[in-house]
Amino acid sequence: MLVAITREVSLAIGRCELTHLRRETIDVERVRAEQRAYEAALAVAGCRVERLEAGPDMPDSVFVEDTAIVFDELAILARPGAESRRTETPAVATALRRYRPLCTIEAPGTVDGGDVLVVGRRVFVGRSRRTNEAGIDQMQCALEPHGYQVEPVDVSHCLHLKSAVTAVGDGLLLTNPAWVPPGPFRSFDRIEVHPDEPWAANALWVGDGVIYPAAWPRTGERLETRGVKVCTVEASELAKAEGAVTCCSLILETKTD
Ligand code: CIR
Repeated sequence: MLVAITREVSLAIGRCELTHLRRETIDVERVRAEQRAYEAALAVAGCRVERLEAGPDMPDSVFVEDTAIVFDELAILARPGAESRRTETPAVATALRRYRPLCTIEAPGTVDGGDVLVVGRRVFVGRSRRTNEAGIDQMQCALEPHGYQVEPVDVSHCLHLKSAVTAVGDGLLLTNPAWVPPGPFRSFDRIEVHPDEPWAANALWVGDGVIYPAAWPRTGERLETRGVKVCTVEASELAKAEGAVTCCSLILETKTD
């Protein structure tokens, strides 16, 4: 069965980290409503949702994806590039230990889960403001013994690698070609975002389709045309905190309930 770990939206979300956006007032109740709808979509996709509580002073708690990367054989506890986010990891470690052996990114390494795109045994890791070379080296050491190949990708125009490219099916990627170099992804089938929707490359592939922001109808249409089943969710308040759909959960498969 699938488990989706999510995390409570902090009352302090208005003080979230921002890199590419101007700060706007964020309505906490709206974000919470968006999270509930997102969790309902995860349940429809076949996940049992496990929502962790937010701790005090964790503005970005809802973006749980950045705190860990889960593989079949192990989970890697991230060390977020933004210092304000490092208090988020201990509770996630406790939750994940029930399902996977855990290994941890140590200083001076930094990795945000949003920079890690896993496609089969290939693990693309964004070299970004949040994820550094030492973090990538540690990912390599942890994953190579399990037969994964770690491939660094330069990320410059957006926050994370998965702002620019995500998997939307078996060997099928959704990309914004203006934000990532094509080279590493050449061997995959690709769907490009609609040029009017540069932020539209972040889709969450789970179950037999994708959970996808309602804000990107033109790219959504491209996905459907290529046979991808699209379940849209409202995520515009989350977007003010620079989050999208992959960031709000950690999905893992488990043999036990
Ligand atoms: C941050 O800047 O860390 C948060 N405000 C947004 C994180 C979004 N995470 C993601 O895309 N994986």
